[in-house]
Amino acid sequence: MAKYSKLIPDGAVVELYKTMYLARRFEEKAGQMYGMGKIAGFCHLYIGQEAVVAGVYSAIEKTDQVITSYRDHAHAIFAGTDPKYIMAELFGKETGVSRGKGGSMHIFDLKNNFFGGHGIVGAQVPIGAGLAFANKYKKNKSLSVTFFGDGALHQGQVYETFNMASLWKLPAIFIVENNEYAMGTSVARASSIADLHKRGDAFNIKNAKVDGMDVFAVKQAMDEAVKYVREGNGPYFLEVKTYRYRGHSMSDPATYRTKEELNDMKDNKDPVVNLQKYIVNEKIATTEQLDKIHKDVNNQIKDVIDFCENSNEPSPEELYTDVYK
Ligand SMILES: Cc1ncc(C[n+]2csc(CCOP(=O)(O)OP(=O)(O)O)c2C)c(N)n1
Ligand SMILES: [Mg+2]
Repeated sequence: MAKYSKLIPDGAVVELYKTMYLARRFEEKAGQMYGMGKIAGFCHLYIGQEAVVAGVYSAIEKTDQVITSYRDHAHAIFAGTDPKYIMAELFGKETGVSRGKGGSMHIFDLKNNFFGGHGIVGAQVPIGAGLAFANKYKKNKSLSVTFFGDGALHQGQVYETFNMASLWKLPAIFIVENNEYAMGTSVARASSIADLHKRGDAFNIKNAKVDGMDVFAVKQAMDEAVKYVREGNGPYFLEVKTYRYRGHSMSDPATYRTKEELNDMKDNKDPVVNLQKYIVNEKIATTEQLDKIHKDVNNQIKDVIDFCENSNEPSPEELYTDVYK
């Protein structure tokens, strides 16, 4: 980790850690609330993958747009959405970001340039290119970052998008979060190639691969991608190797992987624990200072749940609003 350390100033590293810890605690609480029946429907947790969004957000500007799949809570937290409005959406309350009508897969926050939250596998990819096209058309300096999974990579619309994005030199960064599995199907069983980023070669899209369990490595890879795209060279495709700890969704017995595989990741590669160790070892902050952060975040999570419990469900009339007909 240390070799990349100076890429992020010490103060910002602590802030980054705080947000990663917040995302982790938020999702652990969401899982618990799901088990208690407070949250219904789909819910996909991002636990284990936090260094990916953390590294990406540390390399882009507030004016850049981000779009992702249904595994979207941490992305919204890093975008700057108040966690209480995200959790309220999971609870199906009218105070949620999508007024309680979208649920976990449809977190959306235009104010913070977060464009969702999409349930159809791969569907966000052409939309991400559309965001990039708008930036180019308006001649602003913004770029779009589109996240998708290793399973989504094999969707036809991804390649239609890659072709147009490359042809039109769109200011777009495509990120495949390779967490090894698409539901219960491993990459080895689903992909004709092991290095997913190489698919970019077919479209003349510059591409690279990075360790997504190390926030500094992601930051460094993203700095390169951002520079390349902002200079007007066209899109960039980054493969980020990561791992999800929880099941695909909330009812996944996870029989497709061994306990040893999962525990090896948790014990040796955990992005939150490793950043905590790094901060203490490098004397960026003390254990006491980090404990204070943990306490503050845990209190914030309690407030988030109180807010959700005290919010109302949408009124029945809301069934007829925000609907295309
Ligand atoms: C077009 C489409 N096909 C199938 C599904 C069902 N489905 C939901 S998630 C998923 C797996 C996607 O895996 P991946 O892209 O690796 O993302 P991850 O869940 O690992 O984040 C599938 C097949 C869907 N939602 N949309
Ligand atoms: Mg996957």
